Amino acid sequence: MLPEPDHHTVVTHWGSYRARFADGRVAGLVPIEEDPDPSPLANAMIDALDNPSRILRPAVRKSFLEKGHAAGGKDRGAEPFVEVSWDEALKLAAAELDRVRTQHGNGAIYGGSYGWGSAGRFHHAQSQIHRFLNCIGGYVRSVQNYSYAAADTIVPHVIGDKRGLVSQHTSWNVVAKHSELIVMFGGLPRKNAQVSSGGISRHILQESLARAQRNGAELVSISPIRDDTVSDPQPYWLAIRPNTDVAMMLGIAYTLMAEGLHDRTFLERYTTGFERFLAYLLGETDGVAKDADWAAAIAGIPAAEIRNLARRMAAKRTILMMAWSLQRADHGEQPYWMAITLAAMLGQIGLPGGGFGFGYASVNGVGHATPEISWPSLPQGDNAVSDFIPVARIADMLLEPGGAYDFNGERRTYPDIRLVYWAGGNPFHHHQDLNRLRRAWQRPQTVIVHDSWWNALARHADIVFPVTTALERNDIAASSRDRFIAASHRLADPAGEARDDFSVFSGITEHLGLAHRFTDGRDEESWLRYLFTLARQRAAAAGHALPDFDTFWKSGFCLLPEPDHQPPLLDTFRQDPEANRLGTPSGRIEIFSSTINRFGYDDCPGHPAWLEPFEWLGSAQVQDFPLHLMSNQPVSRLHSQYDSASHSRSMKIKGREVIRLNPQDAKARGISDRDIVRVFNDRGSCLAAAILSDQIRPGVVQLSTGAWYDPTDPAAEMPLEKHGNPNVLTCDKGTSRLAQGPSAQTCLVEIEPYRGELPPVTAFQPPLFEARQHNSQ
Ligand SMILES: Nc1nc2c(c(=O)[nH]1)N[C@H]1C(S)=C(S)[C@@H](COP(=O)(O)OP(=O)(O)OC[C@H]3O[C@@H](n4cnc5c(=O)[nH]c(N)nc54)[C@H](O)[C@@H]3O)O[C@H]1N2
Ligand SMILES: Nc1nc2c(c(=O)[nH]1)N[C@H]1C(S)=C(S)[C@@H](COP(=O)(O)OP(=O)(O)OC[C@H]3O[C@@H](n4cnc5c(=O)[nH]c(N)nc54)[C@H](O)[C@@H]3O)O[C@H]1N2
Ligand SMILES: [Mo]
Repeated sequence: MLPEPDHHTVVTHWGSYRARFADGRVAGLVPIEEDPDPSPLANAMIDALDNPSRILRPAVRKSFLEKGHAAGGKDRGAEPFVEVSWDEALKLAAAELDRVRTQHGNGAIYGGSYGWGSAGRFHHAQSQIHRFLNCIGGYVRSVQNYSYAAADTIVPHVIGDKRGLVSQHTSWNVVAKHSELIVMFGGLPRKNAQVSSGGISRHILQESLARAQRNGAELVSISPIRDDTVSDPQPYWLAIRPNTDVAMMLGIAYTLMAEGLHDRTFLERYTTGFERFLAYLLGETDGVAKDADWAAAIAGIPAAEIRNLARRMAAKRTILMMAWSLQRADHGEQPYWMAITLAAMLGQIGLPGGGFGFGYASVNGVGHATPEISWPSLPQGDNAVSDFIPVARIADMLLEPGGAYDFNGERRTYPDIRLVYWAGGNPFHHHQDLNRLRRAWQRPQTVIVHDSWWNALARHADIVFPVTTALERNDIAASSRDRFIAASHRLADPAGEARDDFSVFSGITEHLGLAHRFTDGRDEESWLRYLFTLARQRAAAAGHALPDFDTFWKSGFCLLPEPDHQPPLLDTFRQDPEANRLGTPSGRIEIFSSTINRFGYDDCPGHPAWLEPFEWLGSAQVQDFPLHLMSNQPVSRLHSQYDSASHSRSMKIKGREVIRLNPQDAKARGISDRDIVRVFNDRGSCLAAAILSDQIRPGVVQLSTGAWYDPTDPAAEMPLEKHGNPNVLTCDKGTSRLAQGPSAQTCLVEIEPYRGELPPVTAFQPPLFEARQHNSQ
């Protein structure tokens, strides 16, 4: 038995909280006192527990229940559901999985199942589904993520591994103490640093920025959106055109060269291939000198500003920070490669407060000095299927089975998928060009989904299992980007008949005679005790004593100290580049990569380069679609999670998501503040509520992600989306043949006032249910 907690604690992606109860029910989540800048997102979890969009019982798409996979996928998303018993749903899912693996092999099951799910080491949906699918013979997986796929692929080619992207960033403590100039490509959005996958102890962005400014650091924000960085005094704002940062950085690099401000010694000792890049920079290879005037014309920033910034960068201890958003765009590999190249020219890599780092505010925890403990998670087992896809190529895969594509030097073929199984993510949130995804989604024979709410993913499934939320189960949380381990206590009974993912998978494996293999004979409590034992051993090995499980469980939260030693990124490489060679072929920073050059990709040549995106403010498409859409992360929720709760809904206007645009662009279109507008391009259209704001560069509009997809007619080919989901507008194209990452931030649109009758938002209502027909089995 688990001991009764002294304080009920819950850990979420947006922070750690103590529960407040009233009348025997959880009534509030109070941030832990250690957190200096807590996020308000948590309370949404309480009112979403039992709101009308909650999935209460297992359900099956009507014609799928009647005809099985012979029903075909055409009407997926447009049909009523029939609620069924747990036993029937589990049996049906088991039979479908068994049919597909027997007839087509496990390579016909896609379990990429990308998404954030909830915090917690045991009830971690991704670990659960992967363990389950491995148990039944394997599945086609996905590699990379939507957050930083292009970076994930390019950065190791340049510096040998993912340091400065996923780990070993120069800590905020060191930045605050030593950096004199902080140049922020994509700003440092406080809204984004609300969250971190796996949980948070302290939100550190605001206090870190304040400390840096108190120490005299100058802040420069290069972003189409001014209020991306909240600080006092405000940063100097350079309102760049979206997707043109490489051109601007080339203009800076050219200035450094022209004025002899680059660090020759550093380039010679620590890098390879600078001459090849230099020939391009100076225009020897293509006849175009990439000077500040050239850059200014592309990036929309005055040449004098570019030159001035180059000089300040060279004169001061400068760190280049770059948001993940910059690489979620066509040719997203290039800004990352170019940022490292520029940092190398400045010669401060490996020095305290100098160099580069990616994602400092993309999530909380980047730059948090943390102990090195590899926290345990649910073991996933081995996958007997070796096939995979780059995660954002899902629609391509479903639309073109057998189709060939390039990926990081390989020529690969898409598998022929018959069954898609999803738990802990929402492709109808995260994928680009949802009209295309809907076409692709008709192709598989069977779609099985676990979720807690009737969002668009659940509506587009054949078999839907209702699962518990983090408040309805016990778990342990810890994160490699933080320095805590905590209990996450069950605070409420499951809504309706919801069960946790573990129980669903246990139930299906039972029908397949594999239950013991999946559960290992453990229930929730024994898994938690087992995982904590591992955590305690690993913490001890790193010099940290954790209490015994029962003491831990009662008190709820352990905060570990920051390590004393906080070396700057790549400091040992700087000290001795021979003894500490990088993992690149040359052992050095590769400004020119022979490996990539050998791939022969026109969309990712051998050195960083300005490559025009498929659409941008300088392209011909502006004649029809003159505005660049930034679909950045939402302030009021995590992706699509908790959009149906009051916090997110309170920020909508007439039920629609807000699109921000510059007053100048609004005036030219006869749009006033709070007007409902139609946003459109060739790929789709949606409604949104206009807010006029001088925080947005003219020519740019901002519609954050996460409004639940809500088509006016779910059976139509290209329905008007009536709620404000930007992914009906974005383009589903890989960043390049190298990384094949998502390119959501490359998107042009037009906007007009919406004069028609306003259709009601229906995304938060459950779908239609029908009673079972007598002739079905
Ligand atoms: N246009 C555009 N699109 C983008 C982006 C962008 O910048 N612009 N950003 C991209 C990025 S970086 C990301 S990471 C993705 C995010 O995309 P996702 O991570 O897919 O989005 P979420 O809304 O977090 O989806 C999580 C789903 O899991 C469910 N869930 C939560 N807990 C559990 C659980 O315990 N079990 C189960 N079975 N389900 C659970 C939630 O209800 C929700 O439906 O979006 C991407 N999409
Ligand atoms: N509240 C909240 N926080 C979140 C999330 C959430 O859903 N809600 N999602 C989390 C996830 S999964 C991730 S991956 C991170 C993502 O973190 P990021 O990718 O860093 O975040 P975004 O909000 O997409 O973009 C940040 C800012 O970059 C700027 N930007 C966009 N394109 C360009 C460009 O071409 N050039 C320049 N210079 N600037 C540009 C925009 O002004 C934008 O507001 O956020 C995380 N944080
Ligand atoms: Mo992400």
